[in-house]
Amino acid sequence: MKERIEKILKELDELKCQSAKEVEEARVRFLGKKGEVTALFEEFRTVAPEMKREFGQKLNVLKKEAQAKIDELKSMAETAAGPASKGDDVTMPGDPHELGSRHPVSIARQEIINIFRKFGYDVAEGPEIEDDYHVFEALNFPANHPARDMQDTFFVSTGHVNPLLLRTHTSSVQVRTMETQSLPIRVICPGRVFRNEAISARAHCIFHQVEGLYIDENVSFADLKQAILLFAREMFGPETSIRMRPSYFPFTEPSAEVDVSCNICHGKGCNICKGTGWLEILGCGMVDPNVLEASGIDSKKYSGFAFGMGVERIAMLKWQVNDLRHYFENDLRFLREFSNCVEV
Ligand code: 2NM
Repeated sequence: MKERIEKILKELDELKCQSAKEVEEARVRFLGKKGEVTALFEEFRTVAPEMKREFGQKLNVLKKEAQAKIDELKSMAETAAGPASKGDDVTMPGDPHELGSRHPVSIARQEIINIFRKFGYDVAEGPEIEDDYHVFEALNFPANHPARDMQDTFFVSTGHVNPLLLRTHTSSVQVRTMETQSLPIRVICPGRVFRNEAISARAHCIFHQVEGLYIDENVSFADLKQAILLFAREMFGPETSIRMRPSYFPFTEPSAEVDVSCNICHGKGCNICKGTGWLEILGCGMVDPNVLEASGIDSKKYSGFAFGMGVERIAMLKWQVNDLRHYFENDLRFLREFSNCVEV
């Protein structure tokens, strides 16, 4: 028996197959029901008890070796013949690749832009790293205004008259527009802004704004109100109404904060609008004459209105996102919620 085991091991070692068919024949010859290895196991029953241990071990090794060799030859034959020989259907459709979808902030930003483009506004962009002059000085911020503090603004350089900083609003782009373009001006400025704030459900140190500016002769607060009303109805639906509350911004006078009627409870009061029936969407006002003059515009001849909104906030209100941090976490379960929103 010992010799036969060794003979089979030697044969296995030298075994070569050209095709899957030959491998199968070899498998039957060694490991099949009537195969040589199987036959040895049959014979093993008649082996003398004191020899059982030795032969048992040898037989088990043989069986493992035989199986391993057959497996090896089989995979070699498959690779050599190519995938089609495995019986694969090469006409099967490929694995589907999931398409990504637009991020809600991106969708909201594009919708805001589309609405104002329809109203005849141009789109302008400008640098994220700005200077103190374009972010504060030209916009009528007094020297001691808290926004000019390290607590609220990320400074890139300090210690000189016009330090570099990360813009805290995109009004700086509007200053650059007023400096360079001829009148009338009708422009919106979308972009990222940066504020040194603690991250929470309602605030983040990086967010997106769209600011708007309209300057011409005889632009009035009534024009501002109508522009905002039309925007709100395009964005939140034709039934939407707005209300304006007096407010304060350094660059506008008078200034207002604008609320839209709650699109969830339609004014009845719910937890989204905290029972008030109103949701704050933006700030606005008539451009302060000081701001016009700083950029070389004659404030006796021209007047204008301006407004600013946070894109994350608009998207929260439109789609009932209850925590700003969802926007930054890249959780696919959240992002997929927007895969059927309008492709723009
Ligand atoms: C707001 C609110 C009110 C604003 C003002 C200007 C500029 F450059 F014309 F002076 N741009 N944006 C403005 C006015 C922004 O955001 C809440």
